[in-house]
Amino acid sequence: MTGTPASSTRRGFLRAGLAAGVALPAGATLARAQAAPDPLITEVQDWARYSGDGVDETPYGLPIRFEADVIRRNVPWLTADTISSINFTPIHALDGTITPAGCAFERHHSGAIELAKPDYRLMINGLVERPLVFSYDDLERFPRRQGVYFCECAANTGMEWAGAQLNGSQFTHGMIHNMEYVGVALRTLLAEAGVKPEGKWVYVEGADASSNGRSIPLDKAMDDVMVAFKANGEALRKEHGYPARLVVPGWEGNLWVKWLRRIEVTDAPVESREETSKYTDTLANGVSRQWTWVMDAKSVVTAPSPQVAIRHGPGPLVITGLAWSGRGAITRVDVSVDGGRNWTTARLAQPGVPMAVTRFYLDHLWDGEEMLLQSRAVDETGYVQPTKAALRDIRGENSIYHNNGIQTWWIKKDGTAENVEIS
Ligand SMILES: Nc1nc2c(c(=O)[nH]1)N[C@H]1C(S)=C(S)[C@@H](COP(=O)(O)O)O[C@H]1N2
Ligand SMILES: [Mo]
Repeated sequence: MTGTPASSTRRGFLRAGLAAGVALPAGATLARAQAAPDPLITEVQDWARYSGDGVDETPYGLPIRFEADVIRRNVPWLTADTISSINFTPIHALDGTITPAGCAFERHHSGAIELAKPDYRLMINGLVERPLVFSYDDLERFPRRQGVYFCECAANTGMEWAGAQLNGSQFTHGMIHNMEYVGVALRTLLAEAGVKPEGKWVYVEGADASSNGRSIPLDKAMDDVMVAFKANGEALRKEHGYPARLVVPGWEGNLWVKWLRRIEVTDAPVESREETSKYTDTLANGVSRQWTWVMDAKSVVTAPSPQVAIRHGPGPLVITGLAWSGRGAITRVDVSVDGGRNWTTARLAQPGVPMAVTRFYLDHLWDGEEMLLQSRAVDETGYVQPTKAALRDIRGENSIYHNNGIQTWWIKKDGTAENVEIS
């Protein structure tokens, strides 16, 4: 399934906006008595006349068909094929913080492989006292850990470096998912193998053809990294690394190796493809930053936004979005409706969780006028999400990765929205 061209969706939204029609005076109550009888209230409907489906009809459920457009989408021009490719989480259509696995973005370098638990092996070798191989069942016998974390591809928002490009938060910010993981702390497995004093790094790789090998400093590996086998309560989906993947809290998605097959303890980084020619950030002077693992604080308004037009007139409007930081918890999100001149602190749905996504709401009284809608995240280190201009001053425009600049949506009087930049 691919993205709908922005122009056709905009026309659709316009029609819906006209049909909704009635403009509410600011502060007016949303529910109101109707003059004409409403058959949906006065007539007995089929769903009240006949029984529904039996409990044997849906052993494992999918969303109801009316929600069929809440799906991952890709950007056809972005990648040459669908095997070494990426799709995007429909963050514009979700609420709360947990990403349903069925629509959580996927990034593969050589496709999603099918690896059965009996065929699974995890090797720890290199600078260890006892090289070991774990079966899947072995993993389940170690003490478990649980945690909610976001996984963001370093290339998220990468297409926006040169200017506003994609119409929808799904496409500009959808290379992220946020799930509850259960697994074993990597330090538990490393302790079983016994890291030698010379061991300073781990090189982690997957069982797929790409192997996606990455070097991780031992300090991080011994801190909060997990070998996870469950996400959102159930086994990992095939596309997310079944039966086991690495969870590297706060660090770029590329390190979250899927179908994890080997952990080599080394005394130095391997300097693999994924940490030299890729996942480095070329600055204006041509020098590239390397080892930029942490995902800096970032936020985006998910609604209203280009895929989510306002479908009512002036009055109460819920502005909502997501904020996250790889350096800890989100402590504040500010929202501007005038392109960053004035800011109002939004309400966090729950206190920020370290290295997890935070939902924010701003209960706004919309005057029906145009808005330049922005959000700005602050994390517990005091770091403030930068403007795109501030980011470009330091990083230039040669980068693909780590674009955490403030996003602007131009909301028009008819409620439709467009991705814009203000200079
Ligand atoms: N084995 C393996 N692990 C991998 C990849 C891969 O292609 N192969 N892609 C990486 C990249 S670039 C990202 S952003 C994340 C994406 O995780 P997801 O597919 O669960 O969204 O997985 C990482 N782990
Ligand atoms: Mo990635």
